[in-house]
Amino acid sequence: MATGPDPAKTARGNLPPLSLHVPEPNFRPGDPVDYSFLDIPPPGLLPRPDETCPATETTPLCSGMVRVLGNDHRAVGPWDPKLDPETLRRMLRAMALTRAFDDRMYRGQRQGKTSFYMKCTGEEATSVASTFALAADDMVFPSYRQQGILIARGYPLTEMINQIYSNKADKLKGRQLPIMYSCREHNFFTISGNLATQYPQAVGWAMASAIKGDSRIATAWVGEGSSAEGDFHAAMTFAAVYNAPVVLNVVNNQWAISSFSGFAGAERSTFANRAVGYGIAGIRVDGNDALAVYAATRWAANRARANGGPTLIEHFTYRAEGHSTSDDPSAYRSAHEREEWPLGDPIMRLKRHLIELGEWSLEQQEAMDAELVDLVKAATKEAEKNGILGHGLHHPFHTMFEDVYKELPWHLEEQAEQAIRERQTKWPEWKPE
Ligand SMILES: Cc1ncc(C[n+]2csc(CCOP(=O)(O)OP(=O)(O)O)c2C)c(N)n1
Ligand SMILES: [Mg+2]
Repeated sequence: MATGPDPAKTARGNLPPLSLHVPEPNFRPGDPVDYSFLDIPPPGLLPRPDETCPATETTPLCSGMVRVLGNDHRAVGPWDPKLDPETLRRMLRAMALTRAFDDRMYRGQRQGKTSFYMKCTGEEATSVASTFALAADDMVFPSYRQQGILIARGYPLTEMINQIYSNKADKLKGRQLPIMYSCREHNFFTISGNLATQYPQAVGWAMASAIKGDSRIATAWVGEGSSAEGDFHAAMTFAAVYNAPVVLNVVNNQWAISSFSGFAGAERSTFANRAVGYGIAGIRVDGNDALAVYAATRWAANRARANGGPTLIEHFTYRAEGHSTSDDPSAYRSAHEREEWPLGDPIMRLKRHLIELGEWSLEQQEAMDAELVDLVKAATKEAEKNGILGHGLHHPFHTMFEDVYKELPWHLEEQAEQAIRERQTKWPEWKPE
């Protein structure tokens, strides 16, 4: 006898055919841009709950937006971190240096000195201001767009450029894609090209720190597009279950290469709102407001340090330039998006704030910008002594086979010899280094 529901009773009748929604960005190349649909609340409105509050108290912060700097360039509200002018100037300098560095490296790629580069233009606050709010020995697990962390922590620019050029002074021996730095001394975890892997790694590191009874916390950054990866959710589950001392940042710069944020879920909810579902604290912050980014990070770091558990911070920002040197955004988005972005530019906003405070001037800014251009230029010249892409000054060819085993096994030695022989056949004048 047949089992299961009676087919006659489950007939579909005149139900509509099922369909899917495929997100489409608001503006394509050539379109005028009108951002009036974005809900940008005025600064100073949201409360700043106690750092050890129950996670549910942060729910309003997940759909609102923590903002400190107003259109009048003043700092307002309970999230104003009340930083002294000297700290503000150092933060401004680190952001401006990041931009100067990006501009020069981008040109270097166009000149053939490296194969690849990625800028973070417009997003400098999300790494620099965050770093200022952390302790120097807190562990960071960045994505490829947080060069501002290394710059804020004082990592030598020449070392960064050596890595970008994959030259003979590159500490990573040319084994990583340019810009995928690694620096143990600056507590900067190796950048991975496989998106979002750093999220569970950061949570695991934070758990290990707690297991060891240490007081250091971990932080991680991921793009909004990468938050669609399974790793993001695995990390959130572990962080929530074990109340791990970790600050998890989502940099929502609206784009994941040519896919707009809608493909990662932005049409349905804010990224910060995901914290609510996991039962952890969440904050959505104006990512172009360095003071708000600082304040949110400091709040989350203090919470983690006090065993209050993890926080998810969404930085609402805009990727002002292409995804990388291999990308051309004019092919898929309106050029007016950048100029119409309602939250301005993070460097300009902090600059104007300092001027408003009477602690900075346009002349000082101009002098600093010129000094930073020279600084980057000098670091570049220094790195170029160690070689640029394709000029032969790289780590010896044989090193490609080293550092996995303590002693090179015979089959790898054989492969190395064969590879060297093949190079010699192809380029008879080439000599193994
Ligand atoms: C697992 C994985 N999938 C896809 C890619 C290819 N990829 C590299 S960057 C990128 C876009 C990421 O966008 P987002 O997370 O928003 O970061 P953003 O570049 O905007 O900083 C993609 C799809 C990859 N590197 N790894
Ligand atoms: Mg993105």
